[in-house]
Amino acid sequence: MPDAVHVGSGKVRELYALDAERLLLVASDRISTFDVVLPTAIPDKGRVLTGLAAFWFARTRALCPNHLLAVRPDGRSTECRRLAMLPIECVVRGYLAGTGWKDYRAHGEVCGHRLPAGLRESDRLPEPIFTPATKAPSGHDENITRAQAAALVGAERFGAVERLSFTLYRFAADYARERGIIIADTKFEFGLDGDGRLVLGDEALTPDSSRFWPADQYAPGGPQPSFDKQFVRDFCELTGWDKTAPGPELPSTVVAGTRARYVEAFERLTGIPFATYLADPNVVLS
Ligand code: Q0N
Repeated sequence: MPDAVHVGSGKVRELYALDAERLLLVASDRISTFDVVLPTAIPDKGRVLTGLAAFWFARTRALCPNHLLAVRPDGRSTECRRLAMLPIECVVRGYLAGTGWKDYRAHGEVCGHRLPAGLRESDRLPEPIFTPATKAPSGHDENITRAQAAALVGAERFGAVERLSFTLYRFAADYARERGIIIADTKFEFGLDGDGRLVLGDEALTPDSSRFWPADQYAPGGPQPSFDKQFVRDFCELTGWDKTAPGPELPSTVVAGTRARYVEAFERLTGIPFATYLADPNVVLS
């Protein structure tokens, strides 16, 4: 891409500047597990995530403006409006998992939300909670209190991103639940456009930015299988890998099974055959 300047990297995505106003967000087929990017790619994973995020952006536009301008014909790159990103990650949790469960077990609360006693791992919460985080110097996300988040972005802006995050989560979680997928929690990133308006950025409501659980297997009281990554996790556990880089190569059976799960998530949520998306990515926008 001779005309694009590389401006950032995530674990599995790259960001390029197209011009002063626009960025290109490219989703690779890389997969991470236990916080390590594995040496084996999952074919089309980047296209599935790009298509799903674009689908949600199109369907939530009336709830919240977002940065999506166009999906490129390759199905894995999106042109986005350049924003001034806020320095917080906006996490909404509808279920008790991950660091939410760890913090609850240790302190009875998560990011300052006092929760009822006696909740089990993966229990549905009485109401979704907003649990902001920051990128710690280590690169890891660190949960912060509402007061810390409000100090970082301003009290008024904090109230606005919290309300938008709840609205987006409820819309998507209700929609996904009807299609057999529990969105246990999710992370949004917001920025400001040139007029100072709040705009949803990054990817949203994908299995990489959320916990997707198969609803038909939901059984609180322990960890839930991941809709997308469970074959990878199970394989990694079997190998005895110590979860430090580099991770193990994945056998073709695990690759194929995992690809099928990503495609299944895409098709269940969008109602569109994945082959139709590959032929014309714009199908997710209408
Ligand atoms: C931006 N990040 C987060 C993607 C995520 N629309 C935007 N305008 C300005 N900056 C950003 C966006 C977006 N989205 C978001 N970094 C910059 C981390 N990146 C890492 C690379 O992949």
